[in-house]
Amino acid sequence: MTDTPPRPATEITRRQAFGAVGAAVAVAGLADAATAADGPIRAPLPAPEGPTRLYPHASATRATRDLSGLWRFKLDPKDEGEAQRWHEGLAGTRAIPVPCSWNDLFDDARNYFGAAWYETEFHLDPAWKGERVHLRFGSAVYRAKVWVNGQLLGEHLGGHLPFAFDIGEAARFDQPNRLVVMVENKLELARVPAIPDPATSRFYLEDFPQTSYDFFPYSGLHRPVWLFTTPAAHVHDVSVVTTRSGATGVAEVSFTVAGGWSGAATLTVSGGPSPIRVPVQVSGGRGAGTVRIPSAKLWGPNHPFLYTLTVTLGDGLDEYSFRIGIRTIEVNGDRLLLNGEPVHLTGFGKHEDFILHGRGLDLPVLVRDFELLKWIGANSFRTSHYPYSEEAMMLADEYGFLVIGETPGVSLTFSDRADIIAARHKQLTADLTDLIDRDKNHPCVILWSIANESLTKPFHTLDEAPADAVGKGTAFFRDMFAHVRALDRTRPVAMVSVQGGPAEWVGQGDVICQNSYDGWYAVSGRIDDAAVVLEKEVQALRQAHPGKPIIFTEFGADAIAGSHAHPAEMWTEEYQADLIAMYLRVLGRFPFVVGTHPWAFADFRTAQSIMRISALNQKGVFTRDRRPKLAAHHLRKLWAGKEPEEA
Ligand code: GCB
Repeated sequence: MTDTPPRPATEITRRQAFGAVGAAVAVAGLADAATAADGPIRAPLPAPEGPTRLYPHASATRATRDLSGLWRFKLDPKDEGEAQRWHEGLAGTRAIPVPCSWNDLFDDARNYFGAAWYETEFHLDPAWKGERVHLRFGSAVYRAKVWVNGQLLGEHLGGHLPFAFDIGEAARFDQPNRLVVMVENKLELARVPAIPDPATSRFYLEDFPQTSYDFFPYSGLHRPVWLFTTPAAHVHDVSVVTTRSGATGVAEVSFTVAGGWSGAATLTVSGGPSPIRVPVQVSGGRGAGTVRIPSAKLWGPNHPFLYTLTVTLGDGLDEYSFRIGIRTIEVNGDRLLLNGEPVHLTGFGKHEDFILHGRGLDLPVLVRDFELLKWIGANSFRTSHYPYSEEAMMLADEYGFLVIGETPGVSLTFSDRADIIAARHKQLTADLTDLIDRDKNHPCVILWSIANESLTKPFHTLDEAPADAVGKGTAFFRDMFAHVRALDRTRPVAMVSVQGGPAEWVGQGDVICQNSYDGWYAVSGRIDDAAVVLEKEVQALRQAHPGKPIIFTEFGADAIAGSHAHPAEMWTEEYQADLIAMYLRVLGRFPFVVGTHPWAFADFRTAQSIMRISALNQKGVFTRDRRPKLAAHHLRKLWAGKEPEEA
């Protein structure tokens, strides 16, 4: 179902990109033989259409204004807002912070997922006359519809990824402008992530709200809303692929310019001893060039060195800058190589989740989390189970974290109706396109994760999976893997499977990612026995996927902070610490296990159920307010070699 994009004018092949690392390892293991044929390692940028989706960095030619703050808010449980023309002005509102989830703020909105309306005003700066003015949303969960002064700008479906509009004639310079946004997060079958279908399954366990995934479906405008300007001819998109040639860092840059612009442009890389400038010719809105950085400083967890890349049109007609890192990532046999050296991932699956804010961007929490990751000796994390904020990705570049970038494709099931599977196929394809489009230039992203824990049938059902469920999933994921590889072969791609997931699905990945709960959901309460089971699980995985690296992307136990027992018992801090230590001990014996991510970094909000005390998943090694449990100190000793009293 995926079309291979046309070849770019200036094509970089996989061999060229990885050649710097050494011909012998150039393409080994990056994908299976069928997909390893030469082809573009990064799809050519699409022709500029609609507003630029680049992050709104201010520059000499671009102004930005963050519209974060207190907006007006109103629930619309009867879905009558549009018919009653609420987009022309809201009445009877209450204040709401943007960005923030609405669920933990208002008693009547806790389990409300229907339509809700937001309103604010903005003034246009007279200095912006003659410029293009864009309006950009970092994330609206799940569907948003946007009006300025009563005029519809457009809609967006799917949370966690940005979208923008050119506000064109809708906004005025001589009056305040009214911005109205409708957001709804209806838990629907055809969405991604999905909910379980009661029509096709009988459930023996109920969650409220009924989700098929283990995190609360927080709703609202979760990330900043920006106004920003560009000149009419402006840099619309940029793609950077970095490699090495001896000690020289190589940045292959291609970019598009709105409006089919042609002319002279300059690529500048600064941050080294002196700026390096490369003139390029833009023709019909496309430009490309190679910047060579002698004695380049590489990017990596212990030395996250970043350069700044600036694309300048003409003598300063437009200027767009962002930070890049010179690094290579590849799969070589059953190893993961960063800058040509084997790397072992230590870290966690996380969530964007915090008290009161829900999933709303919270910069202090972001910085604190990254400080704690450093403190504990982690070098990586997975954006489980959806794309995290752009701010998180920029900060991960700075801190040097290796990121597994995941889509919202959680708990996709293949016992569902064909039309439902087709709708999810469409949405996940769009999510992958937008995720790669958004994060393609971040050195921190080293692996794409297409999905987490796809299943033949939902959890907690009494029914058998239909006979064709595995086959349907195999075809679905074949399309997804092909789609990612057509867009970006500079990074390996995987999907995360759960104990016993079909090998035909996960085996399509370059890396095998496995979630495993021996000692918790299975072999409960018996860590020694769980160790034996785990060892067999690793051997079975190895047999099913010979020669591929394996990452254990989840394992762990709920621990109620302050609950203790000796000998250790389930739900205590001791049990969690011992279980995680056992996993690290057993997995440490297998060199092809190239990553160990205990689940989870911190406790997080879930639906209410008999499985989740206080509606929290308490597998965090930190509490929800980021206090360390015993396991955090143990991990720090193992990963950072530090005792609790050491700074
Ligand atoms: C999993 C899921 C994760 C859950 C976790 C658990 O396998 O990927 O979303 O939170 O198990 O704690 O049950």
